[in-house]
Amino acid sequence: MELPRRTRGDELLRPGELVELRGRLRRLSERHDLTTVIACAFDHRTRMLPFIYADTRMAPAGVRAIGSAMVDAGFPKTRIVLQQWNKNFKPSRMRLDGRVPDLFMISSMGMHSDRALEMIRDVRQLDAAVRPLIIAGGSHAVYEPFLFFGDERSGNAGPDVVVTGEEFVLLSLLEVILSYQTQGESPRSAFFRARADGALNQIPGLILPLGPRVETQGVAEELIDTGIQRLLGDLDELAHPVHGYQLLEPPGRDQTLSPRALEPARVRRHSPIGSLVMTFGCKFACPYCPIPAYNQRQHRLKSAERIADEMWRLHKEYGLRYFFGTDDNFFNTKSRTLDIVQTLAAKEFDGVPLHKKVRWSTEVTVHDTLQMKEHLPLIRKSGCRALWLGVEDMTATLVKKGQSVDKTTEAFQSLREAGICPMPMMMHHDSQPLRSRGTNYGLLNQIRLLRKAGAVSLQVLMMTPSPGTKLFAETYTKGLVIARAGGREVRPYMHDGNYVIASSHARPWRKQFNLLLGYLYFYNPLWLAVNLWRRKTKVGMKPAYMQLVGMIGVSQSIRRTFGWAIRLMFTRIRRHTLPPQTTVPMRTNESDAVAPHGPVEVTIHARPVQPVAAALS
Ligand code: B12
Ligand code: SF4
Repeated sequence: MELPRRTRGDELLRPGELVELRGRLRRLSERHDLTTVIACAFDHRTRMLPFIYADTRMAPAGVRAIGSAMVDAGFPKTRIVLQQWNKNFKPSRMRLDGRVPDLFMISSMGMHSDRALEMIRDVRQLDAAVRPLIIAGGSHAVYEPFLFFGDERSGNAGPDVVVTGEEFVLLSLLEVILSYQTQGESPRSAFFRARADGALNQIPGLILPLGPRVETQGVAEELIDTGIQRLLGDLDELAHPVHGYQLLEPPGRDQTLSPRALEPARVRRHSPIGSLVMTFGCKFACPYCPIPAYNQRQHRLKSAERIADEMWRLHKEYGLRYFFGTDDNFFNTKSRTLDIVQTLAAKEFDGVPLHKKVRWSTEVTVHDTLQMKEHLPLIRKSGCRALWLGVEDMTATLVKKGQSVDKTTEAFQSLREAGICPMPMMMHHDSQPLRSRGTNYGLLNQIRLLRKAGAVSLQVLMMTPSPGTKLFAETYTKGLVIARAGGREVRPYMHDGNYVIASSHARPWRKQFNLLLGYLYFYNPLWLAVNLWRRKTKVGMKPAYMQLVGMIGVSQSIRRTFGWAIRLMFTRIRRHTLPPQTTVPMRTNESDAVAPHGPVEVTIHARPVQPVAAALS
């Protein structure tokens, strides 16, 4: 089920609302000496193709955005810990400014949620008198917040509150807590008083656990969903991302925090790619994608001037040169895209053209790339060097969003001619064979076509149910989703598209091997040699570098997924019949109406009872 839509016309915050809130908090902050640790959950078992480099070498934008918002609001005593870099971090041992922090925030994607739950369990070991207020957020919180509660990995305890929204929701929560907080009182105590008064119920975008043991042990008996957040329409109202980078915990093996954050001069070494929010949203409505519904069908933008300023300041202060736009479909609206790229191409700072100093890449669609065909040279001039395109299935048998073999080829060739690397993202599915004769349907056939058209890298993921999508529930109710194979349970980290965990194929192991064969067909020493030979094209050595990264990545993919393929081949497969359910009842704060962030409600129709004789015959 997709996230429900707010009433038409009420999807967005009032213009200026976030700026006003930031100002109010700054005034409040003068009376509060708040310390905060923001942890980014990361399960290292997800390390393989196609994300092998970007997963750890790009400090995630979500935690940095929250960190920036905290600094901007007047709370500089904030540290961001990435489990990507600090595998052994134990929140029970963290100290900041010589004390246990007041707030402990956890950001998690769905596939990293085991690690998030373990951190919750760990931080709850702290003495109740000093324990921080635990706030969970991020995409897992948006789509399946109820899974933070009643899980054995966190000892059945959950966070004190889940934020199912963005900066505005968190800052609104903080404003209420700080307004409640009295001299000498902890923010956690103020939070519970505010909650008891019902003062948090009016902030859309929260999940509030209730019950007699919530405060002491985090065990909820009921979850209150305050509704779908209002989204920020004008992204220029966000705090500047320059703040977030000064909060990063240096990479290390310690369980504790180091005395100081990562020095600015060392940021680039550990995070050479800077992810940057430029736009949010997409006009398409692919049934396996939660993005349009999350964005309430809105396309939200930062201004061209602001994007240029962010790139420049991040370059000046941290030496960052490569940026990755966190866009869902950067080319979504032609006129606005042109405005951004024209500015980036023309902008100068201190007499230096911006495009001489920075390079950027992002995600787009094939359809919109063709709409922008004549402008691709300008887009390159603005610093763009690579675009990731959702090709899914070139023949449009699986997904129809205006793509075809000819259109994809045309888009890829145009990008290459303009000196921009086309980076295809494909989706393998049950009905796609490894090879097909006389058609372009097979996986290898399509990879061959993409390579001929100029693809520089390759992403092939298995179709996997994504929470918050139209297809999510029926993938479960149709019995496609694997719960375990042999003794091995499918854990969240296996929901990353690299494992075959949803299939009606008679031999699902074949699908698993197909993914590996697809990668080996694309990334191999032969194609490395070919790309080295052809290095004098407009994209230079990039295809050869990608071959090197790909070959390292494919060895990791084999190491991690081969065993799963063998299990699928030889052991008994058990399947789910229902999508993930909540162990704790959920409701809205006003009534017993269905909670908008609750699990998908499914109706189970009892099978008609067969007469015994008929059943036996
Ligand atoms: C960039 C990106 C990546 C990069 C991440 C690199 C990096 N280190 O940052 C790469 C390419 C590696 C990647 C990979 C994958 N990704 Co990805 N990715 C994105 C993308 C496009 C942008 C993320 C981002 O930076 N957004 C900008 C920041 C500012 O927004 P944010 O992260 O949502 O954070 C905001 C809020 O969530 C909230 N928030 C976040 N944390 C916290 C914490 C607290 C305490 C609070 C209060 C609030 C809060 O406030 C933030 C500011 O508004 C999103 C889609 C999207 N548009 O968001 C998908 C997305 C995060 N990816 C997703 C997925 C599924 C994957 C993959 C599994 C691949 C796949 N099958 O699609 C892999 C996993 C790889 C891995 N091992 O982790 C899903 C996650 C779904 C889920 N249920 O968790 C998303 C949401 C796309 C989708 N399907 O909707 N991804
Ligand atoms: S084009 Fe991409 S971002 Fe847009 S709905 Fe489809 S999958 Fe989602």
